[in-house]
Amino acid sequence: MTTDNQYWAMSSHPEGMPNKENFKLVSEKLDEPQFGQILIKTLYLTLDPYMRGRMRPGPSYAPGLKIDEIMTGEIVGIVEISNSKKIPIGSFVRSRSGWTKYSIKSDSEVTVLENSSHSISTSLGVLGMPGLTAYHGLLEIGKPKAGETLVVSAASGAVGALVGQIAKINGCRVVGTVGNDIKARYIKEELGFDFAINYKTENIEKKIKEFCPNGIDIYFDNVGGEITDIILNNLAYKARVIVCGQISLYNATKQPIGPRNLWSLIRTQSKIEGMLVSEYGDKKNKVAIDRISKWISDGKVKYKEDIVEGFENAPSAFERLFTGENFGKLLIKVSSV
Ligand code: NAP
Ligand code: FER
Repeated sequence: MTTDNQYWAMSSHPEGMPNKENFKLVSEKLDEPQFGQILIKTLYLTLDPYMRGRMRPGPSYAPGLKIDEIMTGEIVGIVEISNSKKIPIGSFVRSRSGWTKYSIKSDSEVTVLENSSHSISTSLGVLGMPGLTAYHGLLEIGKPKAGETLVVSAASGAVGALVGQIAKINGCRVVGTVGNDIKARYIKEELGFDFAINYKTENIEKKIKEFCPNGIDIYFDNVGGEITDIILNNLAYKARVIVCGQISLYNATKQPIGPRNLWSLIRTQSKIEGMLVSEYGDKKNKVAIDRISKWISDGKVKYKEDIVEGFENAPSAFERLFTGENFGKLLIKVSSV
């Protein structure tokens, strides 16, 4: 028996903002899974900013996509056919299958999702890669202490929202930058941040000086660009800057020269460090997921998912990450169980 499948491939390298023309929907037939393999039906596909980097030719920390190659991405799905002794039909799994409706994987390549009180989609967000990024980036590099001031950019997003909440749990004063007033209200009223700055409508420098009169002890950078320039000029003594993402530059057609304001690092004797979520290993990741999961159960951490229905909408939904139209962890709902 074969299975009719569809997947999204990259048909051309984007110039600037990615658009539908850079993707193509491919139909294929999948054979039966072989010994030790499973057939997975995708339930949710996650869309993440790093995928834009994979669409760029040239060197990076991971190989770029070739033309006509399936788009990179993680999914959660249900096992429809199993030829594995380890993973029975009906199991929920997370897999690096790409933007696809169905996939065949070896049982050793996927993570079986244990019964959890949280929905399976969280294993792509707050209990998955973005959650681990926030947890390790903040706790291992930022090392927050009670009473310190933290600023996080893209603060209502999958990573930023958790960074701010973990900082609050650690007793920090927390400021988030966001791109609209609804997100600003959300991080203050729902997530308990102390202050929000709408970087599109407010004077960022003025607000930073108002909210952080003693300077910024920790900056968790998700965006780069002008916001980061301003924040670097307002660091406190011995500040820590975690360079997690630079989304404002991901569609730039020319890479910028800079940063030019590193003098502030000398003046304040601060540290700036880039991070990659993949560097922390299974042991630390398990501790992190158990702790975040408990914080959610205890009502100390909230999360938001932005779920777009329909596999056909993946390319247009992807653009939302770069316009700020997503609000929370961006996911595509591909199928129901
Ligand atoms: P997200 O915050 O849920 O979504 C992206 C958000 O970025 C948008 O909603 C938008 O929010 C903001 N944004 C887009 N263009 C912008 C611009 N030009 N200037 C300022 N903000 C802009 O995404 P996420 O998954 O949590 O990822 C956040 C960052 O973390 C990304 O830079 C990503 O690459 C990085 N990341 C890094 C690692 C790592 O290992 N280093 C792992 C995961 C994620 P607004 O409406 O607020 O502008
Ligand atoms: C990874 C390392 C980094 C990964 C994602 C990232 C999915 C994200 C980086 C970014 O968004 O900049 O192994 O796996």
